[in-house]
Amino acid sequence: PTERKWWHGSTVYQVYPRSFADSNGDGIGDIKGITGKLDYLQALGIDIIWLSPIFKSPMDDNGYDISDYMDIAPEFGTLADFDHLVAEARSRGIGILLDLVVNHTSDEHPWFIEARKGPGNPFRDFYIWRKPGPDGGPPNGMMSSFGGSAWTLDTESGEYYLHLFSRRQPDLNWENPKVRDEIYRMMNWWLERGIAGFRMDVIDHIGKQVDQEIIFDGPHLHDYIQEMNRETFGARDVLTVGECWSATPGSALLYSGRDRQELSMVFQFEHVTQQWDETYGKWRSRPFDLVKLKSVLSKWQYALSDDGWNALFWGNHDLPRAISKYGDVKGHPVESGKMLATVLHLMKGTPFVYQGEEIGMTNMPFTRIDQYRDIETLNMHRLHVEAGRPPEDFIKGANENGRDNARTPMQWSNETYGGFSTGTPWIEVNPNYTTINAEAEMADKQSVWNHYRKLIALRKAHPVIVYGTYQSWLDQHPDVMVYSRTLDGERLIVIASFSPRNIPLTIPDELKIAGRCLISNYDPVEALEDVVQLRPYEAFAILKQ
Ligand code: TEU
Ligand code: CA
Repeated sequence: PTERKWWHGSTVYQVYPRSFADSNGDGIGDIKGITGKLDYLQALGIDIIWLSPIFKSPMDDNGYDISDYMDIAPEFGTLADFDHLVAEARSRGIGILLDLVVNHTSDEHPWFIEARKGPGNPFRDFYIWRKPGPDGGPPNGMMSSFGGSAWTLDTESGEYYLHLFSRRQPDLNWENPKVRDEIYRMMNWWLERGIAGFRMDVIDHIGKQVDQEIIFDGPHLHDYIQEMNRETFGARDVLTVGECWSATPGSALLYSGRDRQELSMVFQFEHVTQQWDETYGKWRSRPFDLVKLKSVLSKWQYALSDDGWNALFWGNHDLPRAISKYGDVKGHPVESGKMLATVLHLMKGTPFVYQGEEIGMTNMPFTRIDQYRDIETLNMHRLHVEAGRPPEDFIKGANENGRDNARTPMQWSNETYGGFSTGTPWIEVNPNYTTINAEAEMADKQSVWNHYRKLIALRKAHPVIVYGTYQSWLDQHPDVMVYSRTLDGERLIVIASFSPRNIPLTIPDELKIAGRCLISNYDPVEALEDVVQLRPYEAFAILKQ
């Protein structure tokens, strides 16, 4: 893009506050715990921290169900703790993104408590109510992401209210200008406190049409985002990233095009959902297919090559751990962890590191449903059992793709509970904390952590990584990903094996270069001749200037 933005060369680190660092021994991570780890994050080299929600909440969905947008959940701390975190982060050159969850509130939000009082209440149409359907049941067949109908009957009024997530997360009615005004007022209140921007939860859902049908990406969606831009962050040089499970390359340009006055970038999830089962979704994964993964990643690189901007990620608090999903936990955890980091961080876009990804954390092998905490997992398990399906099938699916895989406590050291807390954590710590922990990773020059640190620094040192034109090569190769980045005569070539076997890779003529090896997870490769013998999960980048 012609216009350069400060966040083009930045790396964002996502903190899930409940599981990051506990400063007071109650087993729950908190804001003071995060402040205590700013030196660690500064050493990693990240520029921005995205905090998953820290606001008052009954914690039905661990904070994605907000009951007061302008106060901090007591278990996480106070507004003063937050202001201190912002100041301490800023003194280290780090900005704070807040998680804006405005598609819905908690059912304990005062707006919903008022709305529930009846159709005459001034807050009634802050939410989406419908009369029962012809059979007296839900108005239509919409289903919640967390299982079951997206409608719950309010017995007081005999009407149903919409909730695309849990029944304790009633959807806000964005067609109501009073709702929009309240949200913009709240956003400006936080911007005034010096935050660096927002991650926007399911922002593609706020345009749902409230007429007879409820649809996503409704006709007003971009009107609302452009209005939000004008009324709040537009005049500030902050970072906004929208979570858009429904995004396509076309719509991503609508959200993030330079002349759109909407958002900086969006999270799209095609590389995630392309592996889900048609019927059972994430609860039954298809076998890993690198050709498919490469085609999706390249499609997005090409789609936003000249306008718009990619948010690059393998993981977040809703997704399984990257090494477990795309790498090789059993045989080559370190090599595959470094390989995945290399592939992601040298593409075009802003990389997001999910807490623990940088130290090679892996999925948590729970064996019983009572070890799980996530409402999505627990709801889906209940439906699975009610449908008479074998419980062990569900646990297998939850082990592979359940959201709690990403929510076990951050592993800081080999002390009890991985140094996360001096009290019993709200969810079990992965027993591999004894070997996989930040202390050990920082001390080991060849660690996954040091590989992330190098990649983050490379992005700052080489404009070709930030702005170079992306081109994929050998698209049909089943085991190896190859791409190049080109800028002002410089060419960077990235080669990554996704295989546990040794792979002899024939190099296309156009890629036979000699140059400087910027990074490798084995010993450096300085030149590409006819055939390169790739070791398991070998990944490296050569720069020809
Ligand atoms: O996630 C939106 C969302 O659609 C995912 O929950 C997705 O449906 C699920 O993970 C697929 O299995 C956002 C937040 O990231 C998530 O943590 C919240 O639970 C959800 O919105 C509701 O706020
Ligand atoms: Ca705590």
